[in-house]
Order: sequence, then C-alpha cells, then structure tokens
Amino acid sequence: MTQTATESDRAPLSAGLRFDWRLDEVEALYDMPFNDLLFRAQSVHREHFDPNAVQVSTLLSIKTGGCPEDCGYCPQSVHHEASVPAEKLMDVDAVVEAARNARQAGASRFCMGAAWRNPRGRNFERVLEMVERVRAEGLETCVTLGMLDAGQSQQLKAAGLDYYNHNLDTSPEFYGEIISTRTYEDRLETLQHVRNAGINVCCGGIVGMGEARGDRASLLLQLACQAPHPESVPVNLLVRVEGTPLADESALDPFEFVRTIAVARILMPQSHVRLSAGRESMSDELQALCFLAGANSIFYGETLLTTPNPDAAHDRQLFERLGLKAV
Ligand code: SAM
Ligand code: DTB
Ligand code: SF4
Repeated sequence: MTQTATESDRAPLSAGLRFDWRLDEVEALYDMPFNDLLFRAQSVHREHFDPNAVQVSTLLSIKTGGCPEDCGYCPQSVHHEASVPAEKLMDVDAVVEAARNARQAGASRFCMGAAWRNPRGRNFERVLEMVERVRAEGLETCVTLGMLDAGQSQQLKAAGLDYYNHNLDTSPEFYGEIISTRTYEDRLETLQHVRNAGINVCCGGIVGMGEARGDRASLLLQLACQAPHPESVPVNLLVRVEGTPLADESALDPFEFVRTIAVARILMPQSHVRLSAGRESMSDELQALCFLAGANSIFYGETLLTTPNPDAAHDRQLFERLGLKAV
C-alpha cells in the first residue's frame, strides 16, 4: 500500500535534524501544554546528550565599554546613559591569567568579549595572540568581537579559535526596535564568514525585551533554519540595566523563558543550549526547570561581561543538589 508522507513521518520525535521548520510549527510547540512541552524537550535531550552533564564556560570582557553600536539592551553602548566607562583592550598576560583561574575553577571553555562594532589593526592581532595562548592552557576558546570579514575569520581559525559568538538577538521583525546601527543581514553575513572558515558557531538571542511570543518563535526559526545548526545556542534573559532604554521593560513570565529553552532544544537537538545572561535573577528552581527543558550549558563565574552572575560557590552547590556534573 502506498502512503503519502505525513508531518509525523517527516518529523518523528527523535528523527534526524531538520532545517525546514515553519513558523506555525514553532508556534505550535510554544502553545503546547507546559508538561507536554517539557516532556518532549527532555525526551529529545536524552537522545542526544547525557541529561546530567552541563558544559561550563567562563566569560571575560577583554575590552569594555565605549561601543559605537546602539543595542538598546547593552550598558556598553556610548549611546546610553548607562554606558560603562570605556577601557582599552586588556594585556595578553592578564587574559591568560584569568583563563588559568577559570580552568582551575572548573570551566572547559573561555569566552572573551569585546565591545566593538568590529575588530581592527593591532587590537585584532592581540586577540589572535590571546586565542593562541588561552588554547595552549588547555581550554576551548570562544570570542565575540562584533562583525567579521572573511579574512579575519580565517585568521581566527588559524590561531586555533574553537567558537565565535555572534547573536541574532531577536526576530527579524522586532530587530529594528532594538538596534539601528547594524542590520540583521550584517549579522547573517558575519555568521556565514565564521561558518566558511570552519569555526563552530555560537549564536542565540535575548528574550524579555518586550517582544511578542511570535518574535521569540521567529528568532528560534531563524536559528533552526541555519544548516548546520549553531553548535551552541545562548538564550539570554534580558538583564535590565539602569540607564539603558530597556531598563524599565516588564519582567518576562519565567515559564515563557522555560518554554523558549524547550523549543530551542526540540528544534536543535544536537546543539548545546546555554542558559546565559539572567541567571542572577532566577531562583534555583527556575534554573532546574531550564535544565529539565534541555539547557545544558551555563556561564560560570561572578561576572558576565559587566553585570553580575551567580557566584561560583552557589553554582557548585546547585549542581550538587541536582546531581549535575560540569563538563
Ligand atoms: N560587541 C559584540 C557584539 O555585540 O557582537 C560582542 C559583545 S555583546 C555584549 C554579546 C551579546 O551579549 C549580545 O549580542 C547580546 O545578545 C548579549 N547581551 C548584551 N547585553 C545584554 C543584556 N543586558 N542582557 C542580556 N544579554 C545581553
Ligand atoms: C551571550 O549570548 N551572552 C553573553 C555572551 N554571549 C558574550 C553576554 C551577556 C552579557 C550580559 C550583560 C553584561 O554583562 O554586560
Ligand atoms: Fe556594542 Fe555588543 Fe553592546 Fe551592541 S551588544 S552595544 S555591539 S558591546
């Protein structure tokens, strides 16, 4: 008997990866009863990962403040009152020292962030040296430096870079409400250069910026339609910083945040989904729900780039209480 392929033939619970998700399908996942959604996400998670292992990355701001971009959420933009004082790019030795400390504290990846529109000249050379030296310490390396061209991506690859973080931040539809100094297209172009150079892609976004559920679905759709999927998907909850245009945004329903993690897990089954910024304002119970929904990576250490993160001792205790192991 001949059969026409049905939706469920094409997308069984545990099938291989899909890059052709449609917005209505993503919205339907979001609309599922919470328990069904979490069960499905956890089932997918278990097929691809050890459910009790969480990857641990440490962040360091190697170049803080003075950024010419106008991202509405960011305290490092010169356009906002909040703008944190501009500093110069750190010395290589100081960065290596911080990386060593992070490794001793249990991190496996060291992520270096710079408040630049894009890297240039001698500063870029120095970042290449940081990547080489941090890698030699036995850590995976990640940098986030703004927009890159093809040549810079190849140079970073040659220096031994493992991951490049560049977020889409939100849906293409909502994007213009948040940033005016660079386009969605610019971001997709940088991601393509990174991918072409053979560097793993770390790409996600921020929720809680006043976007609608449809925007969150649309952001996840953008991520899930990239082939291959980003290896690492940071889901940030907006950190509402005084003096930024989004300081007074109302808090997102925590369950909506958990849903976002769960939908990301289902759409990108083999990617690491990172419970990123915003943990400082979350209860232990909420974080546990995020792990149940398929989050399997965190930022570890007292500061993110410029804002606080839970202290390391608290995180160690949380891992112990939940029987999670840091990898
Ligand atoms: N300047 C580079 C860029 O934007 O590409 C790299 C550093 S930038 C701070 C890295 C990411 O941090 C942003 O894309 C955004 O997703 C996230 N981020 C910045 N401020 C945030 C905030 N207040 N809350 C949550 N996430 C934030
Ligand atoms: C990402 O997605 N989140 C991190 C990392 N990539 C670079 C940054 C979060 C920054 C939160 C605000 C701050 O500390 O300045
Ligand atoms: Fe600059 Fe990055 Fe902050 Fe945007 S998010 S203002 S590009 S540091």
